[in-house]
Amino acid sequence: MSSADKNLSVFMTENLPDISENRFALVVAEWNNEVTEKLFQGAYDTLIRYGAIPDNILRGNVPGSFELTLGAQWFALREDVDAVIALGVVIQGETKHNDYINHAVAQGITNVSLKTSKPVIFGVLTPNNMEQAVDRAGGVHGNKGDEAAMTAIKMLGLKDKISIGK
Ligand code: DLZ
Repeated sequence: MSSADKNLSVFMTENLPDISENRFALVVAEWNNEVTEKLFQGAYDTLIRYGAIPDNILRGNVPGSFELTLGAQWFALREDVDAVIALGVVIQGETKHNDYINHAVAQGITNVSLKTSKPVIFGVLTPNNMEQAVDRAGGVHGNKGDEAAMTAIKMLGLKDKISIGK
């Protein structure tokens, strides 16, 4: 299966950590909100399905994906937040803007993650068109939001295992 055909909602779920005491922050871009709402729902539902408590899931909206980095940093700097999930959709081909936005967000999120030593997850779809976005937001290819939430859970499990920050 090529990565383009991967179902984003299918993953290995052995040995997941107990996340009932973890607090998550979901940062959601309002651009292409009909799709980012589906990413949010996927991420939220996955966190709940694997043990997160609703009160421990925070949400913050930002205007567009470019602002995800700062939104993520504000949450990541909070001591009571364990992991941040950044959700956005940048359609390639519509404008050259996408090159700048995608690179800036990918780099920015990496920086926030390393600076705060917390999982900050890149839940940004970068499809060629809206159809591909919909296919990956609860469509035939699953939901990038599910994948992003599972990635956060697994990174918290790894952090726990190697006792970082204890
Ligand atoms: C300006 C812009 C464009 C052209 N396209 C998108 C997009 O496809 N997805 C997205 O999330 N945001 C887009 N934006 C908005 C930028 O992310 C940003 O909000 C503005 O440039 C203001 O900084």
